[in-house]
Amino acid sequence: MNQNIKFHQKKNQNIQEDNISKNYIKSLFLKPFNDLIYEAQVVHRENFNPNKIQLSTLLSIKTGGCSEDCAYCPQSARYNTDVENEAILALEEVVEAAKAAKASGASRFCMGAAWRRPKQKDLDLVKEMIKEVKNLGLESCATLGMLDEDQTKQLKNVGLDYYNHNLDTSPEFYGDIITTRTYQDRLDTLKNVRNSGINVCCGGIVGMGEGLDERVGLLYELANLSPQPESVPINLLTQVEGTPLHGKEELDHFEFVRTIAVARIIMPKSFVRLSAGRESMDESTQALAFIAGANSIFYGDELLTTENPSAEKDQKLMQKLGITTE
Ligand code: SAM
Ligand code: DTB
Ligand code: SF4
Repeated sequence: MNQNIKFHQKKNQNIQEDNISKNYIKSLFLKPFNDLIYEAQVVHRENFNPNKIQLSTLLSIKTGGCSEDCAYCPQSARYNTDVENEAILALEEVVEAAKAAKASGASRFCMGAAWRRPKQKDLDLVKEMIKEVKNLGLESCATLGMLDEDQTKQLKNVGLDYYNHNLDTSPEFYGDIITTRTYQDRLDTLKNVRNSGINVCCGGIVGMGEGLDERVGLLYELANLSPQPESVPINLLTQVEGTPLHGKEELDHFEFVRTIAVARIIMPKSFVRLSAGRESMDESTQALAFIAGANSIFYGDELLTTENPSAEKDQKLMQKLGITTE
């Protein structure tokens, strides 16, 4: 085995055992791009088949009219965006969307709702949706806002596989983005999800006007969750007219790819998802993100309320790159 690979394996073992410091994370970000990508690719190959990615399809099961003030989000009732508020979807509509997702090759179906936290009558309906998704042989995922212990237990009991709840950014920058729930609220929900035995899907957003220290701070919080999240979505802000973050200076795509690479190195066993923002990226940027260790995408023509590359376009890209699916 070559010396470099031995070196990385040793470092990986240390990463699993020790607290990952902010200085170490920052030092990764500051490496020459080629060195960082090489290191990420080595870690990636030690832990995953580098030519396989996992496909998750999203469906917004309850759109708009949300009471929260997340500055990036077109679904907040506080901002004047083009999003039309919709009541919760009927069970049959969700089943149809899940069937279509399965037919086009997704392995996981993720249901998102614009809630601060779900009410019991809504949760009862979501539980039925989860059962149906499972019956189709798909992995199930939900993102419904904050959950207490009893709610996570209910979701586990119907077989929910993953719960998505993002930390979004660093604790220091968080107050600039959201005021209606605290960082600790998010950590509490994540603890309830973890304790109930549901897999954790937790990531964040970059390109919100944050600096390098905030990107370091986000990855520091994610990597020090114990155990680390099974899935880590890294979203590039999709700027939506009417939201407070519309018009922010765009993040350089190399800095986005660096964020993926650092996430891969410090969370070697997690699926790192190249998430929102692909619509603004050319194929080369996406290929760089895969080389940097991204091994999951949101797959399907829509995210929740914004556009995503079409399934056909993604199939062509995967074919060009010789990538197959998990
Ligand atoms: N309402 C629930 C919540 O916030 O917990 C679940 C759905 S919410 C839309 C899920 C995540 O989508 C957010 O935490 C955020 O990270 C991401 N997101 C929302 N709007 C986005 C945007 N415009 N660009 C990138 N990511 C976004
Ligand atoms: C996540 O990290 N990204 C997804 C999912 N989890 C729920 C959502 C992205 C939303 C992008 C804006 C929209 O389409 O509304
Ligand atoms: Fe509501 Fe979630 Fe959007 Fe925040 S991110 S405004 S909680 S839908």
